[in-house]
Amino acid sequence: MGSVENDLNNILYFDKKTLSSGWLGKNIKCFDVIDSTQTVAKNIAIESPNGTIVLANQQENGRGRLNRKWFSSSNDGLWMSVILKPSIETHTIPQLTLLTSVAMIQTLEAFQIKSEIKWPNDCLVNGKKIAGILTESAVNEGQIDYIVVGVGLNLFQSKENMPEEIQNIATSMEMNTELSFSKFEVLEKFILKMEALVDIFLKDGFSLIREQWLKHTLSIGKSVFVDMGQKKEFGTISDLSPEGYLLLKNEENNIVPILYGDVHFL
Ligand code: BTX
Repeated sequence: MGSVENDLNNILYFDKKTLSSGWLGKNIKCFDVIDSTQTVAKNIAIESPNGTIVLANQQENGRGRLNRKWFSSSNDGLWMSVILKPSIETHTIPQLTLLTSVAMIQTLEAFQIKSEIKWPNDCLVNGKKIAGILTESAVNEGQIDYIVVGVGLNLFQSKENMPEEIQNIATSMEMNTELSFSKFEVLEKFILKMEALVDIFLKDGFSLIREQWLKHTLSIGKSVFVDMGQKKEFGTISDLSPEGYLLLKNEENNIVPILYGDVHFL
């Protein structure tokens, strides 16, 4: 069983030298209770070095995509935002969401948890959401000022102490592994995995990340509808394009590339 008490000390006061990563997480801003790590990270992103991480024990206003609520008001999860300042083309920014979900799957694997990716940003264990990713960016005249990748991972929650709204759709690491783990161990593992993947991405592009993503997704071959706000598209998921678009074969047998939206399995 993970001990939240000890972890609080670790997270708030840990000696940064003990983190064995290279450039990612060299600068970590730890908070006990804040509004949202995403908001703080965006506020400090311009003056912060690449790889800075904002971490909080609790968020009062954690959010997901489209301003949906992300329940994170207890110490039971890893709530963090990673500031990245890569020299990449702006159209490749969504690939970082996919990359982060691969890092998350690999992190969970290290704790003997088998999880799957639901495009674009959910990590699921037996169909229940264990982690979510939210990527936001600031682009100025075609140049990236910063990208903030928000990561929420449920660690120690039991079904009973999750908010009622998500009790049947969410899960946590502790509910899925016999191994004991600390928040710090999970944080470090995730940072190492993400750092390695970003290094590969910057050197070789998206293709290796895409391969890994395809290995771990439950999306391919599924009949779905994709809710894109004003528009809904029905079909079968056929592939992930080399650029990271979800490829949907629609009812007219046309392949439709999808860059954003919520996937609903039929
Ligand atoms: P999303 O929009 O894909 O998912 C949001 C949905 O997930 C909610 O509508 C709800 O159904 C469900 N949900 C809410 N809280 C949880 C939870 N703790 N576990 C499982 N399911 C939940 C996903 O957005 C992106 C989430 C990113 C969260 C991180 S935490 C650190 C950073 N700061 C911040 O405010 N957001 C990010």
